[in-house]
Amino acid sequence: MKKIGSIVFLGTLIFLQASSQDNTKSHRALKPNIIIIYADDLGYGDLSCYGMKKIQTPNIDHIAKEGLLFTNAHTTSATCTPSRFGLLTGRYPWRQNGTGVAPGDAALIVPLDRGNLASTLHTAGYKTAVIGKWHLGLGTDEGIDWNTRIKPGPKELGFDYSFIMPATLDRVPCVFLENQRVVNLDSKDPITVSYKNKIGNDPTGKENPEMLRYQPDPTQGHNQTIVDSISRIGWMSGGHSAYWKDEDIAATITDKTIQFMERNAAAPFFVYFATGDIHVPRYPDSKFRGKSGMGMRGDAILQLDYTVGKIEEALRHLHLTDNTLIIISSDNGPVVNDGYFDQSVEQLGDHKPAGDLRGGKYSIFEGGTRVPFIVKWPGKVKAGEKTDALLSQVDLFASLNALVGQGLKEADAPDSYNQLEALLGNDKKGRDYVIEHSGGFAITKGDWKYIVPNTMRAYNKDVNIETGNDVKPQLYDLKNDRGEHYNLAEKYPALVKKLASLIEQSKGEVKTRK
Ligand code: NG6
Ligand code: CA
Repeated sequence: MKKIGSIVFLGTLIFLQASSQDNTKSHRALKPNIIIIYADDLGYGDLSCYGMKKIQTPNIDHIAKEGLLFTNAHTTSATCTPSRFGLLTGRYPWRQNGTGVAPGDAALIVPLDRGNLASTLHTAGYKTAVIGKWHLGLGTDEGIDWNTRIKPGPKELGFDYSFIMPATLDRVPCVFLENQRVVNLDSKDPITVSYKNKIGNDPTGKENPEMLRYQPDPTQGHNQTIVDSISRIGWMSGGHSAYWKDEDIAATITDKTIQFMERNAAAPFFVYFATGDIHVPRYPDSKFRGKSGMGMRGDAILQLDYTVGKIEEALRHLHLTDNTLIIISSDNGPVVNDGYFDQSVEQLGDHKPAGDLRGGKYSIFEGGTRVPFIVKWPGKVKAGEKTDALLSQVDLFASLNALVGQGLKEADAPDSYNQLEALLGNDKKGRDYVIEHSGGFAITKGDWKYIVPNTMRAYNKDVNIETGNDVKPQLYDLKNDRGEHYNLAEKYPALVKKLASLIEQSKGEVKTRK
């Protein structure tokens, strides 16, 4: 009896395995539309489907209900530029110099001589777009002329269409670029940008604080050129007719995304939709201002959720819901005061933006790199489930290329592993290990997290965030101590050694895999 039972069991297993392989093959043939909605500075605890209590995010929760919610998905880094680099290139950003937070006049940092997510999906027959925050530099080392078509940029990287904010919302130039040209630019009022010294006669936050909607935190700068009543990092002159209005950004980029979807409803499309929410400066539409009871940061979360609802609604109208894979995630952990006194600190109450994780943006603790990550693809991705599978955004490159049947050149994405089965919800384990970076290094493998000792500051008082840096090695048992409070490094020296050498080995791989 027992034997027959196990034969039946084995048979079922083989059948299940075979059918899951068939599924993978048929997914390949399908080429669903792919939309990555990439929020900015959204923390692990900032959505109601991840435990946010103070406000509700019904549209994102709905996606989680119909899709798969990851509890252990990571960005490559604890800030924006490197995480975006990792996502698009499938390569850890720390392998390349100059991938830290980019000024608004930085040259393009994404290599043109390797594949990236846009170029490979383009080759696979996708219409590709980036809409929203770019922050990966533009043009060459010779500097950017903002008054012409700027290249290289998204197009040269494989995006058929782009509508972008060049850097962060708090960095000049505060203008949109459509297909690499400034939108609404008056040629008689050309744009110049400098991050070195003041240029032009436009008012600055430093000289004209009375013109500001809210004040920058004096410990953090952000007191240079004023655009739309907010002072920014960096100086710009000219381009007045092209200035964006902060309260219109979300609606503008959402409209551009929907229009792109409409134009390409017949083709498979890939949209990398990088919202400005909830990065500073926060000034959402009047529909949301004052509505969260949590200051501008909470209001911006409401706006983000509304945006997601709009994208879903457009998919429904276009009858594309079933054939579209949506991923929602964030580029790094949360920060409340990132440079402006916008009442987000005062009105935070007992909300914990990083949930039960320690640290936040800029931090090597989990709060810096473990982010919300939700995948939905009706009928293909497991619905209404949670998974603890270990995933890094660096894996999207290999996984999505596997999904669409696009072969991968090894040099293109050396750190990207095909985690398609984890994305679909079939594999509950995911990666063997992942490396996290925020100036310092850490590794998560199974239940263990090891942080390499370093001498950088342990606490960033400007933003009120524990960085996780320590001169001592740190080892945490994430299964029993997700908050990383009990350092077990002294208790398990052999494990520390093993994890330390895995990091070193990964760093070395760059030489052999290039
Ligand atoms: C920091 C800025 C911060 C923000 C961040 C980038 C200061 C003191 N702080 O340097 O305001 O712009 O860079 O954020 O300048 S990110 O999400 O794009 O990485
Ligand atoms: Ca960010």
